[in-house]
Amino acid sequence: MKKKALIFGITGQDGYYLSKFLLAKNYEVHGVKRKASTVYSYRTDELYEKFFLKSKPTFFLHYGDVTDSISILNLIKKIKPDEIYNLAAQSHVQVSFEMPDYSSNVDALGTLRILEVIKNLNRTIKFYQASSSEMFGNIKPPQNEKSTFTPNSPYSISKLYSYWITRAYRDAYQMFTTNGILFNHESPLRGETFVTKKITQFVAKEKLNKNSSQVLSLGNLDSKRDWGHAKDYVRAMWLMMQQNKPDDFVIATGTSHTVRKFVELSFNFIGIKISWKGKGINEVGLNNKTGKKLIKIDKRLFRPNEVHYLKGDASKAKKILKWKPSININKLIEEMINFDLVKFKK
Ligand code: NAP
Ligand code: G4F
Repeated sequence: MKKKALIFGITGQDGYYLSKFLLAKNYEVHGVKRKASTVYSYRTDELYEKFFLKSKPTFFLHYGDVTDSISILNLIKKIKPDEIYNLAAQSHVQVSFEMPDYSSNVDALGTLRILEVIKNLNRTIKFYQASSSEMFGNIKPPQNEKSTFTPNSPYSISKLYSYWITRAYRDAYQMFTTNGILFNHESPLRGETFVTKKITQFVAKEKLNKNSSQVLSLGNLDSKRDWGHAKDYVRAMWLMMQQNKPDDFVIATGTSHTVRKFVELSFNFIGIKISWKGKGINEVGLNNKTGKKLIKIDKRLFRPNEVHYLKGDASKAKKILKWKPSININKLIEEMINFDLVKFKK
């Protein structure tokens, strides 16, 4: 019998990589997508064509929404999954300041709604919650499972609610519920408004001379992130769900870089060295050779609260899950830029 997985948030970056991973492990994968007036399914198209449009399909998409308890109930009742992965979220930290009510509804209460259905329908279904390193806020790095949480955005506060409600249902109802506390992970399929993707797309266009006189606007260049690759991180999600007992795990590379460094490494990849001039919002990044202005600062891209320094300690995952990352930041940047080059050449 094939195992069945149900993924909320299948149309996102991690939804794609997790589906691909589970399909390769011979799972039947069901995913929940939201109804939108515009069809924008570039991440799932490949999987749909390969695994749905065949004689014995193993990949299925269903309409639903984590703000809608009835759709959650109907789907879980119909599909009868062995494992549920909750990746659904309004996942952009800055947007959560602009839409705090909506972000909390999805990122906090969405989790509760799924857990309630599992509790009432079938407590043997395993549940994975996509928790976030943002929950650590500005606590001193390296952050691990024992670090204090000091969330400082509507996004991270909602994620902390989900973290605790996931633990509470584990303890109260003996359910298999697990939190993956994942540090930033990127890929060629990263959403276009996250900083890494903004940078790699701009660099690819610069290489192809498609930027004309455009300059890349960024916010805080000095915050530090522990960037890994989504492909490595979805493997960790699955490993957590295969343990004998549920637990919570930090997943990270253990190395951290500033946004500024990510910019420099990305331009290095196409043979451009960046020299920085000026201070604060007047700072600019220039092509060291030609003097062309490539980066400027836009104060609208600064957040009301920033998380300054994230660097994870994933020793527990290494020990118990036997997990370690396989892709470093240089390989990640190379893969992202090469993908963007192919896309923009078309
Ligand atoms: P993403 O690309 O933004 O994907 C989010 C997914 O959630 C999309 O499929 C989105 O659907 C879906 N979604 C949003 N609102 C929904 C709703 N009301 N009902 C059902 N689905 C909804 O995020 P990601 O990078 O793949 O991350 C996956 C999860 O891990 C998220 O929960 C994120 O907060 C968390 N996380 C991410 C990172 C990271 O660095 N990537 C680190 C730690 C934790 P649409 O396509 O329709 O918008
Ligand atoms: O790429 P970001 O938007 O990612 P952020 O805020 O770290 O959140 C991501 O990782 C979390 C895990 O820690 C996830 F939970 C969350 O869902 C998401 O996937 O910003 C990274 C850093 C921030 O310090 C931000 O202030 O880059 C800085 N930044 C500078 N300029 C920018 C920009 N961020 C964005 N998005 N856009 C800019 O122009």
